[in-house]
Amino acid sequence: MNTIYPNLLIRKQQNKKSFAILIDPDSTDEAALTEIVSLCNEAKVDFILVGGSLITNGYFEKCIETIKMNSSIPCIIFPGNSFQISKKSDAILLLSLISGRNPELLIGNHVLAASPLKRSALEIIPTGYMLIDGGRTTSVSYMSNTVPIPADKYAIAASTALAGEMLGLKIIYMDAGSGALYPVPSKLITEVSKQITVPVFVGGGIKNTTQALEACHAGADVIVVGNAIEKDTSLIKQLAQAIHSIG
Ligand code: 1GP
Repeated sequence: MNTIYPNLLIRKQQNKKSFAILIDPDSTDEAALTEIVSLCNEAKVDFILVGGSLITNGYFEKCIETIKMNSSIPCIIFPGNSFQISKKSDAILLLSLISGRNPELLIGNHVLAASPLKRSALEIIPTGYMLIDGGRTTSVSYMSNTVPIPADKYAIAASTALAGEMLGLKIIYMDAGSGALYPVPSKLITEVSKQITVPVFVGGGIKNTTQALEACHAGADVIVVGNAIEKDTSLIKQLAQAIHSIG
């Protein structure tokens, strides 16, 4: 039964904001992950995303297993490539990199992944993925061989998101890239969210509650944080409280 996306829509209707943490299997281990998951349970984090631009340590599958064993928070794959599929997760964001012009990431990898995805019981959430310039070259822009949308090109970003929604994508995810110097600017979030009706995810370079709240007030429905919580796990509770206080 697919429940994650319908719940997201209900939360959006109620103007409730959600907090997702991103686990990169390449930068964690069993002990650190177990601690993070327990903090997520306590803080009532809404989603745990799992994925990375490049996974070299073979920890992807086991990472999802550990999350599922220790938590009932929905676990969603945020795949860096078509190898990152696991039946053990609850859902997957089927990303189409609509800010770029790399056909493999618009449709090619999806063709490769389609049959394994159909055989899995994963909830599949078609997602328009938009890279926004965050002040430095990030792994995702390098690995995807695409240029991010400049952070002050509001009309390009808004039209890209609108086209994504018109094509039937169910989420628009704006990402400044992991470890971005600057998160996606509020004005760009506002200009994009004014144009579309689907839930808006925003991530990349969010380091504190002020930035998270700014993104929420600008129109983000789900805030994604990875790097900052790896560095300081006490942020999990702070961010969850701040984000859940809205709405
Ligand atoms: C990256 O949006 C995510 O794809 C999270 O970025 O690691 O910078 O929080 P950070």
